[in-house]
Amino acid sequence: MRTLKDRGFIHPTASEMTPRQVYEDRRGLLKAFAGGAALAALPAGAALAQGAKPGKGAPLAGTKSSVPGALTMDKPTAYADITSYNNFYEFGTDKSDPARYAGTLKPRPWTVAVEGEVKKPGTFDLDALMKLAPMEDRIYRLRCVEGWSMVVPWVGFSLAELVKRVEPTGNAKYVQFLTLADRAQMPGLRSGVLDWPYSEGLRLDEAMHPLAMLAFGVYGEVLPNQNGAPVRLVVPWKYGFKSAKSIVKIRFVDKQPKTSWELAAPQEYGFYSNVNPQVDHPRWSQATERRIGEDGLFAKKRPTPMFNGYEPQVGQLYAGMDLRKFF
Ligand SMILES: Nc1nc2c(c(=O)[nH]1)N[C@H]1C(S)=C(S)[C@@H](COP(=O)(O)O)O[C@H]1N2
Ligand SMILES: [Mo]
Repeated sequence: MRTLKDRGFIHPTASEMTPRQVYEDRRGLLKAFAGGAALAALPAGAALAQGAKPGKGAPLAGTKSSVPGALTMDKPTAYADITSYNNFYEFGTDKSDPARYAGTLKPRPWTVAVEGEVKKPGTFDLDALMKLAPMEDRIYRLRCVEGWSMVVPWVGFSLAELVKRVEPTGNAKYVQFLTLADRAQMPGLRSGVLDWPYSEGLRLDEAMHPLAMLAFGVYGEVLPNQNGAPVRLVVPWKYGFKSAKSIVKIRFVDKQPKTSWELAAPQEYGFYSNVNPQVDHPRWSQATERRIGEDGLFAKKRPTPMFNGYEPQVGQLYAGMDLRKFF
C-alpha cells in the first residue's frame, strides 16, 4: 500500500495549515502586485472584495426546498470565498489552484453514465439530467475534514430523484461516484497524490436520503468550474471530500467501493466519514472548526456538531453502528 508520503504529499495537519488570515493577506498581496501599487495600501479584505462579483455565471433558478434540514439559518459564506478557497485536487493541491486553473474544464457538452445494479442503466445528457426534478435552493453547511467550514447556497435536487429513476436491483447496496479524469483539462492529474479518477461512495440508503444532493449551481448561478461544474454531489453530514465534483459516472454495486482517499490513507479517511466531533483524525482534533469569513484575529472557533448538525435528519441511518470503527 502506497502511503501519502510515498505519493510525495502529506495532508497538512490542522496546525500546519495556512491560517485563513495569512492566506487572505497573501492573496491580497498577489492582487496588489497584479493591480498596481495603489491596492497595496488597502487591507487584504478590500482587495478581496474587488474580485467578488457574483453574477458572472449563467442564472440557475430554484425554489425554496421543503426537505427537512435543507435550509440552515447560518449566514451563507460570501460568493467570493466559496469560489476562491477550494479543494479540487485535479487542479492542484493549493486552495487557490482550482480557481486559478479550472478554466480549462469544459462543463458542456457533458454526460453522466449510470451503470451496474440498476434496471434502467443509461447515459444522461446534462440537460436531461437537469430536467429530472425541479431545481431547489438549499443552504447547507460544508465541513472539510481539514477543520474549516462554509455555508453554501446550492441549487439542485435530491440524488434520490436519480436513484429512483434508474431503479436499483436487489443487489444494489452501494453507489460509487466517479469524477472526470482528463489530463488535457486537468493539470493536477499528473500528480500521483490520489488515485484517479476521484472515486467516492455512499451506502444505498445514504444515497436515498433526501438531504443527499446533486448540485448544479451555487448562489442562483450554474456552478463555477472550481466548485465542480457541471454537476457534483453534496452530502452535508459527511466531511467535504465525500462530495465528489464534476461527476461523469455513477455505479450501483453490491460491495463497498474503494474511495480515492481511503486508498491514499486508509487509517485517516474511512468510507463513512460522517462529521463527528468525538472521533478525532489521527493527526488532529475534529471537535472544532474555523468558519471561512469569520477568521479575523479574535474570531472564535466553532464547536463542530454531530453529523455537522444534521443528526435529527440522518442519525437513524447509523443506529447501532460503532462510529469509531466505521469512521
Ligand atoms: N473530484 C473532486 N471532488 C472533490 C475534491 C477533489 O479534490 N476532487 N475535494 C473534496 C473536498 S476535500 C472538499 S472540502 C470539497 C470542497 O468543495 P468546494 O471547493 O466547492 O467548497 O470538494 C470535495 N470534492
Ligand atoms: Mo475537504
